[in-house]
Amino acid sequence: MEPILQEIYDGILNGESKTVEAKVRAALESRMSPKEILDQSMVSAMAEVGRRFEIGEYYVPEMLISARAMQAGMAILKPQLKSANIAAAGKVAVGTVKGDLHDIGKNLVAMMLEGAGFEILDLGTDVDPEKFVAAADRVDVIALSALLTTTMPNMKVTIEALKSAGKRNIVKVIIGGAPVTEAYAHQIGADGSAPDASRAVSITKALLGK
Ligand code: B1M
Repeated sequence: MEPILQEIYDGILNGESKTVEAKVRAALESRMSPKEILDQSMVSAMAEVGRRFEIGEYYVPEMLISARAMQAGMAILKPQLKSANIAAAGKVAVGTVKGDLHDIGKNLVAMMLEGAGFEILDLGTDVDPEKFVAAADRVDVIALSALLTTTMPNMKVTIEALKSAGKRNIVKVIIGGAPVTEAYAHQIGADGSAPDASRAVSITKALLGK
């Protein structure tokens, strides 16, 4: 790994937001692409945080400060990912489902969609199904994120709520997050799923015929 990417990686593992901000800026100045910085150091650092949590080396506070450092780096990358597209390619409501507080993946999906020209309505985390239902009239696509096996069923609950409100046919629904599979998407009646933020963009474009 390039030394600067290693420093970003280590900064996230150690929860050093200021270091991460400074190094991400320096990496951009050295003409590295935002995607390279994200994929090669930042996303893999969060995977390592998860591994350390699993083996009992990290606890929730460590996960939290690493997440803050990751978000600090993402804030520097965000303007770089924005495209010059004037006309919005469509509008997408993004949110993490009820009971789930993980928002880094959801934010990444929102950033990549925004970069591809979509207008984003960010509903945040721990989003009630009713909030997604209320957004349905204003967007073309609803993008649901879940990181926990215990909250993933709330994707189905949200789709059922859209159906009960008579809104299922007016929006496309895509789902994603670490525990989500294509088979699960099919099972709960989502229009598609994506394993990562870039593919969330391609599936959204495909669903809207862009
Ligand atoms: Co949590 N956590 N966490 N956590 N956490 C995981 C998810 C876990 C896998 C860790 C582990 O055990 N290895 C585990 C879940 C186990 C399971 O359900 N099978 C877990 C647990 C158990 C918990 C708590 C229950 C811990 C506790 O309290 N005892 C608790 C739950 C809180 C809650 O939500 N109610 C909890 C809390 C937290 C923190 C708050 C401390 C923090 C989140 C901070 C934040 O998000 N602001 C946190 C973190 C940081 C993690 C890990 C370490 C990292 C998650 C992350 O941000 N990854 C995570 C371990 C891991 O993932 N390896 C873990 C980086 C991010 C870029 O990836 O979010 O997967 P990800 O997003 C990807 C794809 O999934 C996809 O695109 C992104 C990449 O391009 N994607 C989509 C995501 N959403 C998408 C939507 C799409 C398409 C693609 O379309 C709509």
